Amino acid sequence: MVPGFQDILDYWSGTGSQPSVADAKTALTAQVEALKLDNCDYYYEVVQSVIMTPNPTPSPTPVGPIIFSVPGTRIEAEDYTGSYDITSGNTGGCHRTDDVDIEVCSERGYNVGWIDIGDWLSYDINVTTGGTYNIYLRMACTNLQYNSLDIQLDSTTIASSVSVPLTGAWQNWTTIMVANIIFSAGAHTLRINFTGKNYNLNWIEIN
Ligand SMILES: [Ca+2]
Ligand SMILES: [Ca+2]
Repeated sequence: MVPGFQDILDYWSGTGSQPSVADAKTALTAQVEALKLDNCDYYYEVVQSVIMTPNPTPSPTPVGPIIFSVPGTRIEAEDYTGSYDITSGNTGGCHRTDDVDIEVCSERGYNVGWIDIGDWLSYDINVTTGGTYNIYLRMACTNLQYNSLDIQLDSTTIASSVSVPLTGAWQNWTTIMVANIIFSAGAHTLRINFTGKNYNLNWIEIN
């Protein structure tokens, strides 16, 4: 603050005597000059603190481990516990921040997309009642080449070369069924090994 400006503020607030017109004019002119951008120092941190939202909510929101109760609970493809994805980064930019590619799904929520041969996803499940169930996969497929996948339960292949029918577009969905898979009660890991690449996966159900 320039000399004399405080006298003006004190006068305005009723705590000081009235400065002379000449002093007031000199102080006001000097204060305006001092506030010109050319006469200011630029502190990056100060500007950032004014214009940035403090502690912004991270986006996408991280997802904690989920144990899916089987039978019955829908397993969202994007809520995997383990994964391998041959391309770095999340191409879809949604839901999570690792290498699996996730996009907004036309049916609601998200689906896994940009799948490559060699990618895999695994899910922690807890089978409440052991039995023989069907596995349902909600998928879209754009090409009848490279349209198959394998399914493992606790590292044992329980279905191989499961082929996904053509649905015509990446967001045209159909449900395919892998029938009569035996699940014992308790904790298991279900893993989808992508041996193809021309499809998207939205969700899995075991019923
Ligand atoms: Ca990726
Ligand atoms: Ca989904």
